[in-house]
Amino acid sequence: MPANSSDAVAAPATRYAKSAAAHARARALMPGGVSSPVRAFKAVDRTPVTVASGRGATVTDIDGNDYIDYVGSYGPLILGHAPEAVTAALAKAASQGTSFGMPTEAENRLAQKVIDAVPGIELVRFVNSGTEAAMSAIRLARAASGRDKIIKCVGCYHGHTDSLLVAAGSGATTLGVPSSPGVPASVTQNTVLVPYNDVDAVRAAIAAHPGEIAAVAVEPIAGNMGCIPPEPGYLQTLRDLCDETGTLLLFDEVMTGFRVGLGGAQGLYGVTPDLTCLGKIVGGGLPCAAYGASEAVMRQVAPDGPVYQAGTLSGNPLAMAAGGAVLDALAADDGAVYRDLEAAAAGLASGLEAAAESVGCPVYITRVGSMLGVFFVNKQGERVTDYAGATACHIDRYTAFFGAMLDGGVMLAPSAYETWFVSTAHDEQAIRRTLEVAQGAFAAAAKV
Ligand code: KE4
Repeated sequence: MPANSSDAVAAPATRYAKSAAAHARARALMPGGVSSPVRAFKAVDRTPVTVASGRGATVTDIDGNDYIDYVGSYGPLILGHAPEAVTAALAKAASQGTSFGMPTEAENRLAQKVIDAVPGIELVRFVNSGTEAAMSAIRLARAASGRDKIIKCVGCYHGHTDSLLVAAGSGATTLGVPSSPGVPASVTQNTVLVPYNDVDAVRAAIAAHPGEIAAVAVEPIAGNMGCIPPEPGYLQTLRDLCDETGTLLLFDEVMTGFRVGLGGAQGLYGVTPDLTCLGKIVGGGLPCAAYGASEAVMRQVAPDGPVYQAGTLSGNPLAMAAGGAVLDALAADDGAVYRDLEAAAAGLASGLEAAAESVGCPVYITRVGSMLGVFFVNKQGERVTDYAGATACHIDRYTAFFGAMLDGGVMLAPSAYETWFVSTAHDEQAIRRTLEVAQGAFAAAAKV
């Protein structure tokens, strides 16, 4: 549990002195001083803290400050930081070698777990990042359909591959570059944009490009413009539209896979896509992702078929071991862990609503399983169902909320366009402490 209490929190200036020095050094070495833009804290006007270690629900920075962590590495850490099952599996695997460039049985074992769990996957290919999974799945969809265009939702984020780095959420929106320079128009002319949760827009886009749409790519629960659940019937209608028009349905479950249930969002909502991307949890916190589909579709991937995709470290034994340990824990006792996560996250969500209401701060809180969103709406009662709604929120209030939570020992994503992640390590004490800090943080936000 973080050592911080309201009287123990040093003034921010001294509280973060070592992190400030480390970040100054980092900026001299790497763009923004980070390995991924959202970590730069640019959107929340703070200097990033530099982490020393993590244990359970807590991360500790190099100044010795503890934080109850809801970033969770942006999704992979459903069991919290450094769970014994994962660290032991990693130590054993590492002692036998870290990479071979040759097949291992560890890949067979994790592939079997993925296929057993995910309804839409009969064959799977491991890659090293969600971006690579999405990029490869798009290539496969185009090859399998013989069509070039892709429909994507404004605000959904599928990694930084050129064809999908258009009106992207997450760090792209956070930094104001939803459509990045350097992506040629010749690439994005094949990307058709629609609002999330708008089936009429998808229907119209398909009708406007008859026989040209290879796939509809979607986050079944949008987690990169805050956390926005699908409206009732949305996913099934996408499924029906794709069936009617010979279009492939691609679920990007990099974030939702194994997060909202062992079968991911497709298991939760009972809608099976033609292609699935996985990441984050499947690698247990190591660089690992995957894409999968029916056998008929996946046999088109090299070397069985002509669709080329490769990777030096794909299926590496360390990630296979870490991912396997996490999926074993999630599958134990018929998925009992998801019931615990549901209870903890539900308690957090209702506590946050009560804390915000008690200080008159209008918020709209969303939740699916252990992924949550907190939107600083302009009026109480407003809902957020798409990117326009998310970006119309009171972002300055998020900034104030973020800073007060950080200074109180609670780590949130440094962006209003990310999701909170609850892990099995977030016990009652952690949730209670979070809500204590949130009360003051909502009060600070309400003053903006
Ligand atoms: P990576 O290439 O970052 O492993 O995965 C890309 C990706 C694809 N699809 C979905 C639904 C995703 O959420 C992501 C990555 N998520 C962001 C956080 N929202 C990664 C954090 C970052 O960019 O540092």
